[in-house]
Amino acid sequence: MEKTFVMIKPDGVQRGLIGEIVARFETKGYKLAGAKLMNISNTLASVHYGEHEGKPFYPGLVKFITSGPVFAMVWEGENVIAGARQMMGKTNPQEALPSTIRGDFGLSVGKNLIHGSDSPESAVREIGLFFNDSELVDYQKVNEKWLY
Ligand code: DAT
Ligand code: MG
Repeated sequence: MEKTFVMIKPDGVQRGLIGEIVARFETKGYKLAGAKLMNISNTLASVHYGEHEGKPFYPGLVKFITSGPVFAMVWEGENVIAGARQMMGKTNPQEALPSTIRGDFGLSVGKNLIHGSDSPESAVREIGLFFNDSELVDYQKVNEKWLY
């Protein structure tokens, strides 16, 4: 089954939105395969956001993502990479539709609450950056036969 990397950014943690955001992924039907509260080092931030190096917002982005704890997660399910991106909404919360996480809770692109992998390649790369194999849990959920 497909897996994706999702991370609640420091603004979401500080604003007490971990439960609200996790609940949306759970009720959608995705399965949690791993999760942890952690601080991101400058090195990890620069590798994770390497594709944006050189852009004007990059220094602020690294400063923000390392400014406080993040809640890193791996979610599993059919088409979860695209599905998670839909649930997040557009990068700029002012353009994100209502009922998306950014649309419901965000006001600025710099503090847009959540990260989600944008492709199968990114998902593999980002899961590997943030989680060891031993931190990912493989298990069956009783609701699976009612979802698929
Ligand atoms: P996304 O997080 O939707 O995948 P992205 O990969 O293009 O968006 O950018 C990564 C993060 O960088 C984004 O979540 C917020 C920040 N960012 C992007 N564009 C920005 C901009 N124009 N000004 C400030 N921050 C920006
Ligand atoms: Mg991105």
